[in-house]
Amino acid sequence: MSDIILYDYIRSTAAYRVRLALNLKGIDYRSESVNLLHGEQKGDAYTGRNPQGLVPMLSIDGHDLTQSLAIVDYLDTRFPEPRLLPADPAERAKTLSYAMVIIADVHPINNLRVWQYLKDPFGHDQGDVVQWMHHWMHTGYSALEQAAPERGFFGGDAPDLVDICLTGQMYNAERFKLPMDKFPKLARIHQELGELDAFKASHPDNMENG
Ligand SMILES: N[C@@H](CCC(=O)N[C@@H](CS)C(=O)NCC(=O)O)C(=O)O
Repeated sequence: MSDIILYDYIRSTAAYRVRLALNLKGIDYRSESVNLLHGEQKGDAYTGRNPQGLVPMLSIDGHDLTQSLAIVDYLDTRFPEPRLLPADPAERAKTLSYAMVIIADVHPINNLRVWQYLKDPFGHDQGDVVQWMHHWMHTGYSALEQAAPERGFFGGDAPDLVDICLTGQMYNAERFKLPMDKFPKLARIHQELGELDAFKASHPDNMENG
C-alpha cells in the first residue's frame, strides 16, 4: 500500500488537479476522502494538519503539503517526467500565468465556501449563485480562449499544468451548465484531454471512494 496519501474530495476541482498530476506521472498513491458537504475539512483532526481546512492535502515524504499549485510544483520537481511546467523561464512564467487565471482568479471566488456565504448571510438564492459562477468562469475563459492553441494541448503534444487546471474547472463548468459556444478551443482541448488514460482515471466519476 502506498505511503503517499491524497486528502481528496470527489467534487473538489483543486484536488482533481493533484489527482491528474499524480496519474500523469504514474505515481502510486492512496485517496482519502474528506467530505466537504459533511464539514470534515473543518474538524480538528484535519485542521490540526491543514489549518486552512481545504482540500487537497498531500502526505508525502514526511510532509503534509497543501495548495494544489505548491503540490504540483513539488511533484514536478520530485518526479520530473513527464514535465508539467517547462524548464525555460519565460515558458514557465507563461504556463503559470495561464494556470493562475483558473487557480487564482476564477476558482477562489467560485468555491463552495464563497457560494455558501452568498446564500448565508447575504440571502442569495441558487439562481444568483449560478449567475455568479457563470460570470467569473466566463471572464476567465474569455482570456484563456485567446491563449488556447488551435491544435494539441496548452502543453503542446502532452498536457501541462494549464491543461490540468482547465480540466478541473471544466468539471465545474459542466456541473453549473456554463454555455461553451464562445469557447470552442477550450471545449476541444477538454474533450481531447478526456480521452487520455490519466484523465479518465482522475475523473470524479471514476473515484473509488467518491
Ligand atoms: N487554492 C487552493 C484552493 C483549495 C480549495 O478551495 N479547496 C476547496 C475544494 S475545491 C475546499 O476545500 N473547500 C472547502 C470549503 O469551502 O469549505 C488550492 O488550489 O489547493
